[in-house]
Amino acid sequence: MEPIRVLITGAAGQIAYSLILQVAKGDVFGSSQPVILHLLDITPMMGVLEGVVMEIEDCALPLVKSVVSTDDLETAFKDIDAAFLVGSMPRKQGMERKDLLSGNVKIFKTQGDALNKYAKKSVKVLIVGNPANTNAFICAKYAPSIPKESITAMTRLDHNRARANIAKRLSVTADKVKNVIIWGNHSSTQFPDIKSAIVNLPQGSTSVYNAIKDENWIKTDFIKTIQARGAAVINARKMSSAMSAAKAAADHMKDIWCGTPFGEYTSMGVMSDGSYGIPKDIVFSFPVTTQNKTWKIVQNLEINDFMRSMLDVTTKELVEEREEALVVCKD
Ligand code: NAX
Repeated sequence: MEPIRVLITGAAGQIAYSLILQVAKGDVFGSSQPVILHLLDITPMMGVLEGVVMEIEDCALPLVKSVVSTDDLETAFKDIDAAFLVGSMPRKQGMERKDLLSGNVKIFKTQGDALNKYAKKSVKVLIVGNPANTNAFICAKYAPSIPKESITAMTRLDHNRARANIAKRLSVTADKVKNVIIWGNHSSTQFPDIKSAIVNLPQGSTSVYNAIKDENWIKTDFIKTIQARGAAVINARKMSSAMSAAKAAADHMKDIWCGTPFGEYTSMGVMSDGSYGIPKDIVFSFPVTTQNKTWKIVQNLEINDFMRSMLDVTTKELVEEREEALVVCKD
């Protein structure tokens, strides 16, 4: 089988450290798909990246045909088939969300341009670096030759967190819980929704709502816990989620590449087409199914007043982020 070229940016960082192995072992693109790894980081990190490359070699993995490690955009983006855009500035103490946005969207403007110039037109791109939804919007804007559907943002970590939280409450493993949804932004305004979720209990399948029987918990504690889970991990670990973020990135790209299982949907930040009354031209997390390397928004789910109010909050934040990002990128 011909090898595919897979780019991981922020390759010397902590998410990449877990993600590279999953890609290199065949967990994402298939157990018989050889890969050429393209690893990009900034110039001061080239020494660290050299160490990562040594470790990849020492894993002695049969699917890794070669490794390209670089701080040069053209080399990194040349002829790539898939990209995990992870690298960005982490939020530092005292930094406002706005400062983070203005620093990071510029990275995604530059990388959108590099995608446009150097990547294969069939490339599939996952944006992980924050603010992920708005970075994806900017990346797509500056990569006009790549179909907008091919650039998606990661809310899979939030999705997996919601799934795992419900599974723990119902004393089952996470695979028994299906069709949770993350709507909106990968931020504390996201709306984790279990209205359509199903759980497979030993006595049979039922809706998560029926199994939990506590609407108040679902509407308050559950939502708050998922919205604040990233902060809880930082408090405990003194570093942001990395192992779980890498697993989520691998899950997301695997679903793009191989399709979602029949009857199941997942959550992805995708360019809104106006579904569910969400304005077009923001990258919004929707329930999606995937097939043939593309996604489709799950339609006709019922949205009640409570859900609408949750959607409105996260939509407002994304529209504001988009406007700020467009101003920053004009400079
Ligand atoms: P690290 O700080 O460990 O690594 C980031 C790496 O990116 C560093 O090696 C840095 O040198 C590199 N980098 C910076 N600018 C770059 C550029 N222009 N080109 C290439 N590389 C560049 O952060 P890590 O924990 O790996 O997190 C990476 C990003 O993921 C952050 O923006 C973080 O906020 C975001 N996350 C997104 C999540 C999501 O669900 N969408 C969850 C996890 C994570 O918080």
